[in-house]
Amino acid sequence: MKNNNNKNNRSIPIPPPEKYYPNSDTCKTQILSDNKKKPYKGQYTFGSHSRIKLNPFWVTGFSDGDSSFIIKFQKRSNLTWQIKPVFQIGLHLKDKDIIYNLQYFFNDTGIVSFDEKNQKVYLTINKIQDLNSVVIPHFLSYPLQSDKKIDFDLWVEIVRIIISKKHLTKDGLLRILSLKTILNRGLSKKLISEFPDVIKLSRPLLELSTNSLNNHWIAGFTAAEGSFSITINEKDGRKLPQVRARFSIGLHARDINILTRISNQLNTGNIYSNNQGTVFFEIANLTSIKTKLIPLFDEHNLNNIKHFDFLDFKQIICLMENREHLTELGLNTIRKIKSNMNLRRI
Ligand SMILES: [Ca+2]
Repeated sequence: MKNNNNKNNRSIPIPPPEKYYPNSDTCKTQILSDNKKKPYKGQYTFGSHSRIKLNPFWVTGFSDGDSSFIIKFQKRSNLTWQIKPVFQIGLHLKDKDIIYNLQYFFNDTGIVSFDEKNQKVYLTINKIQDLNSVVIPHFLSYPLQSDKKIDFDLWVEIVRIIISKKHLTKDGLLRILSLKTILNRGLSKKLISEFPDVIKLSRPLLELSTNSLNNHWIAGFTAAEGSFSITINEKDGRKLPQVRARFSIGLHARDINILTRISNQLNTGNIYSNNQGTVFFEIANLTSIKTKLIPLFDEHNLNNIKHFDFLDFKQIICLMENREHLTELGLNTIRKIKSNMNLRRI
């Protein structure tokens, strides 16, 4: 809240976060002498509502993963339709701090709401002037890189029809419905039955880009979609369980291109798909994790709750580098760290 008077100044550089990975000695003393959770000493303070200046590339990367461009149709009591464009980001309640920071980023527009039952928190921006003067300009200046770019383009066309009031004409309304046939999941059954004559379009393909990705974009996308995992193979007949570290991003198969671009940019990792239509980018090689992944997210903060999974993951990598995972003491430390990671984090 302190920085309110600077809120329009987006050019303030984000100070680099504290380095947690300077050398193995530091790893050892930090981990074995202190099993308590260290608060992160960078700009981001979990649990407080301190506001941070999110990097605009980070915001786009995060939105590529976790935002939705929605067009809602609501029937009024006089049987006419109200068409409402919405930009929304919905996250787990644990990630509410980043929701407030995103709201701050988008000039304090929209509303933050909680769904306690489903453990979700939402930022919803639905005023047409806010969409037109804040949300759309951001994504035009810092374009989405994934297949969500197609949804954004369709959604912008609809917003512009509404701004020009052409949605009040039959042609305008039908055009919006046609665009909506290929937006997100398409028309609801109810809308199809209400408007059986709508022309169905075919969804454009995302143009292949070979442009390099901004590292803040990669951090934002990882904050939304990435996963840091540790597996301990307790029972495979070995004397000591085997510890494996893995970073991965799993997406719908249509988004394989963006994973290829991330892999090319980091110059490491594998891409593979499963038979449920999910494609994965994975880094499981310890050297690549140490030399490429960790420096990247030391330099480009993940900013949300996933940052803490990254810190835990990094501690375990430190232990593995020191070969502590080959001792009972080290293994117990790894089990302890792992027991609070990801979904188990409070
Ligand atoms: Ca996500």
